Amino acid sequence: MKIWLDGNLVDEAAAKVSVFDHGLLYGDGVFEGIRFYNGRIFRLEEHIRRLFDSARAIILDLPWTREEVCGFTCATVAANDLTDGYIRLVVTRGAGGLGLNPYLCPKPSMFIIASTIQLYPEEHYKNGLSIITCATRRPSPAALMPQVKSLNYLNNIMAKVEAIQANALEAVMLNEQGYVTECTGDNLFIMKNGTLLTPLISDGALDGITRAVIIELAGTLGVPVVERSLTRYDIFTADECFLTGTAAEVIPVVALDRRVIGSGKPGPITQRFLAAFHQLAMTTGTPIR
Ligand code: PXG
Repeated sequence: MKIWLDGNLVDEAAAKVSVFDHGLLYGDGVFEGIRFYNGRIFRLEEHIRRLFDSARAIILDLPWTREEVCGFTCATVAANDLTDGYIRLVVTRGAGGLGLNPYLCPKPSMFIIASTIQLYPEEHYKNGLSIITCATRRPSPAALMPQVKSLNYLNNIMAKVEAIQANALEAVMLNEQGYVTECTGDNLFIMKNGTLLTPLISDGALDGITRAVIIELAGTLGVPVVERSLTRYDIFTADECFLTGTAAEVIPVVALDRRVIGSGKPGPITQRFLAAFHQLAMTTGTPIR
């Protein structure tokens, strides 16, 4: 496997970062997870724009243009002869001294991995997931801006641990007010009385690229969408529920906290979104070469 590391494609074994890198020492950095299908990178420009916005929000100056980063990403996929897979693009604050001060890190480090990912076993895409509500809350937007896709995932990992310990594959995370935000690595949608509902970004969800694609597809499919604060009540009483994410794609949810949602099977509108998403993913995107 060839890895992009600070301007070069290097062998996996040579792809090493410093123990003084603040990405490692403090989680000081940002990342993107991007999928490619059928030789094309899906929503590449949107991902790179979000990367630059995340970096800007944490005062991490990137010494590349967005076009250059798109080029590095394509070159990494091409070097690995892949047509379908998952890209992990990471920018860290770079190596510096001990101590938090990011201004003492002279230059950011970037690495890009092109590989594959499977978040959930295949059967759940057909039969749906049974998920739980976890006790771990999403940090308030005042503590950690939810739009920033930062390297601070300990909160999400603790939520994931709760899910696994409860024999579930995913966990709904509430914010400090008790409103639903998202799952550990996916945005959440419900269908209720013919309307598609999803939590507000300002309640603490990541501004997901797949979330935006679903909202766009809702327009095409003629499904009205409302972004508003949701509670567990809304999920318990929903007709359908599904999760979205680059890694997760679109996956139905059939139970929350052992309570059946809707019919207990993936819903018909969910299945339409799932099909429309795959159709779009397979036919659009930035060509790798
Ligand atoms: N919420 C969170 C907290 C995420 O990390 C999403 C939602 C979905 O956003 P997109 O833009 O992908 O539709 C994410 C996505 C990984 C990995 O290991 C990354 C994510 C999720 C799961 C695994 O790279 N990020």
